[in-house]
Amino acid sequence: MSAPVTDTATAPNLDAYWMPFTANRQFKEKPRMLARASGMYYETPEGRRILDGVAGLWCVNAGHGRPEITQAVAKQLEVMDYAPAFQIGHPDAFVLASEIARLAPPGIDHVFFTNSGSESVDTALKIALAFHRAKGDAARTRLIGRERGYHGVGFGGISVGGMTANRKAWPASMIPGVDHLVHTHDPKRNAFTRGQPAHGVELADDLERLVQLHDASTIAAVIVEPIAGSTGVLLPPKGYLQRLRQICDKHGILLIFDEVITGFGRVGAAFASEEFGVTPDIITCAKGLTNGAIPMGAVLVSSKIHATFMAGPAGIELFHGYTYSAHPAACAAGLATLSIYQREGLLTRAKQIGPAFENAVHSLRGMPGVIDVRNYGLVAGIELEPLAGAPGKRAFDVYLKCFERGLLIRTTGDVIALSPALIIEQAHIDELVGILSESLR
Ligand code: PXG
Ligand code: PLP
Repeated sequence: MSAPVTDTATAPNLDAYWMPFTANRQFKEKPRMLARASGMYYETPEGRRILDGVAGLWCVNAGHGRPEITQAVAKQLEVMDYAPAFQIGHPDAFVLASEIARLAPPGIDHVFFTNSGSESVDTALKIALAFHRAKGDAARTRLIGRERGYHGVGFGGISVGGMTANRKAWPASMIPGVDHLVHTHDPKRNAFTRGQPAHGVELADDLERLVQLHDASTIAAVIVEPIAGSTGVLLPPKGYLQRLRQICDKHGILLIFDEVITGFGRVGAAFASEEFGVTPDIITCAKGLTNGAIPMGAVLVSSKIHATFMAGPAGIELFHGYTYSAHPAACAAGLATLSIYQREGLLTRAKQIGPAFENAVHSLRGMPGVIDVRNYGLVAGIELEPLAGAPGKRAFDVYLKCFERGLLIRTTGDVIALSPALIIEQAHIDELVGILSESLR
């Protein structure tokens, strides 16, 4: 990495920028800045090295600063900066869609492009509703999410999501006709599990309860994260996703997996669907698709859904799309990223390095305040006993201490989330867990 910078990066005026999901006032009193990134590390403007324990925000799966991606994007911008997304195409959009379809589980073979996970979720919900209408089942309008689900920040996503903070802030703006499954987090029975928890398959039967309540003929789709990330790394109990699939099939309900975090190698396969052996009807993704270098998301749909639209009346089959759907720079980044994943075997690397990562994170059991450690592939959650009257404070204090010591982690409530780049080596794991345990102490 280059020598410490002496430019103005450390001293911009902080006022105008309203930061997302950030305590702006606290931040601006004591800002934390990043200026450069390479491989497993960030560097601050002053030149302090920070180990990236979270692949940016769960997105830089191939590690930072990959020259192949940089060059592909730069070249694309030189050749053609932008192409209209509607009623005209550019070749790389079709190539990238085919590449993604090749990675998806069999039967999931069509791709709609968006610019983020949130847009992918809202797109998927709209496709599900329009699908039932297209096949003459327009009464299926209800959407089922799950408590403690996170599906981005669009109105659709916050409605099917199960985050209390959203429901409290925008109570009257939830889209109508949504209900929620109970969540699967059960630390009483499953604390300190390695991999999928043994207990809780029966929680999938909560879908039968909602079918009894609303009648299957009104339900369009169920959306869940195979592993809930944002709300604290919540793993699917063994058999749970299979049972959800069975109940959906029995009642003609579409199953949507939100793989914004679990996609592109996080759990040891291209998608969690493949890893857990359950094929949904729709997969949403984003993040790792372009290694975080250029914003892009995608919605992957089954041939059955796609064929239904293509058998409809002539004309625009889906009245939906974004100015920047399949943006040329994003497609270039996506193609370069997927080729790195394939060349370096990164989509399955979490399987090889996963056991070392698992042992390292479980070594934190017994540290002050640690009440659970859970993990799968290259994702882990470390849950702390909240301080009385100050939920989230304990974990955020650890976040600050880690940053001072040269490690970037994520916290959500009192859960510390780790999701390092898939290129992580044993030495990084040791460094990561070393700094984390010092900070916990
Ligand atoms: N669905 C899921 C399952 C996600 O994890 C989104 C949708 C929304 O994606 P966009 O690209 O619109 O942010 C996400 C995003 C965290 C964290 O720290 C997680 C996300 C985003 C930012 C922070 O847990 N997940
Ligand atoms: N708002 C206005 C006024 C617009 O004209 C458009 C797109 O043309 C949008 C919002 C949607 O923007 P995007 O396609 O980037 O999501």
